[in-house]
Amino acid sequence: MPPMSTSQLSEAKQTVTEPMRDTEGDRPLIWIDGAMLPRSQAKISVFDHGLLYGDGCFEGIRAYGGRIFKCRSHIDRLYRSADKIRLEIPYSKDEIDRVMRECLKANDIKDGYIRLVVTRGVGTLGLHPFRCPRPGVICIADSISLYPPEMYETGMPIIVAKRPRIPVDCLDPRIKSLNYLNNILAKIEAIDAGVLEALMLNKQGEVCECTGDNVFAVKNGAIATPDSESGLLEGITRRFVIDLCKKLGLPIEERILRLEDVTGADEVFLTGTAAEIIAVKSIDGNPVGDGKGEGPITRRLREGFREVLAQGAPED
Ligand code: PXG
Repeated sequence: MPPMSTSQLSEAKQTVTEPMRDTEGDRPLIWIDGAMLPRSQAKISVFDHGLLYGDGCFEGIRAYGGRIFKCRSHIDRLYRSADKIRLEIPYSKDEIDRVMRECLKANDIKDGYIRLVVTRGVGTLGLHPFRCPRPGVICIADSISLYPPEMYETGMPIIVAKRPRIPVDCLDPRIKSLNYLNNILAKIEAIDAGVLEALMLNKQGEVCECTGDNVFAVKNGAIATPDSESGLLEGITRRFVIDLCKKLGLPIEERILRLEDVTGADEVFLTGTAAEIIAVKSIDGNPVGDGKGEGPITRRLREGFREVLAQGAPED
């Protein structure tokens, strides 16, 4: 018999030394294309175009008290993203809804995070997206780590990224695609500067959003957020907060924001599935407003958000 290669050897060793996996602790259970698999067995092909090219789309969703926050809006956005990249999800919206609830139940999660991923599927080494016969669908339910809790009181420092947000006519940021490198490179700028978020401008120098959060600015009691045309992901939390402002009688406008509108604001806050609503303390080291932490309007909105959740998270 010829000698074993290194990889054969390590494979053989593993087979001999590794005991049968106890799937009890092998959590979370992850749903992949119809199968509920223990974490260590939840694997996808190296030929999946989601991996090879970032060809696919996703959603990040929260569950509160066993209810899925804005479930329908997230599912609708997933299908819109898929549609914009000519990807047909091989399940109905109702089926995707059921899969998410199944994942929460299987993992006994009432408050947590759901990641829905749709990839172009397994194909060949070549860009051609239509040589992938069937899209892959993954659903992960797990816990989520937010920004440090104290930051909700003190506000979080952010920077302005030097890298602009990718232009709408190159890759529409409204598509929540699996290709996040534009955002990740801006996030690296933030991390290098010792902070956790970066404000991204479009090629015209207008404010778009942060790497994983939308942005709002408050001046003399008036709230504004960049309009969709600026080139941003239309956040589900952003829309929820706009509606909440209206419900609370707070003036809110979607419009073009210049960087000065944000740096000169009384309050700035970010919204996102993971972040919920969080105040910004400083931008490039310069304090926002009095720099003393969360301002009154941000606080009112955060309380309003909590009140809505306490009544049962809306699933529309
Ligand atoms: N802009 C971008 C670029 C995002 O990725 C938001 C805005 C806020 O959108 P929602 O719909 O969540 O209000 C996002 C969302 C993560 C993570 O793992 C990021 C997001 C959502 C969930 C988790 O960092 N970003």
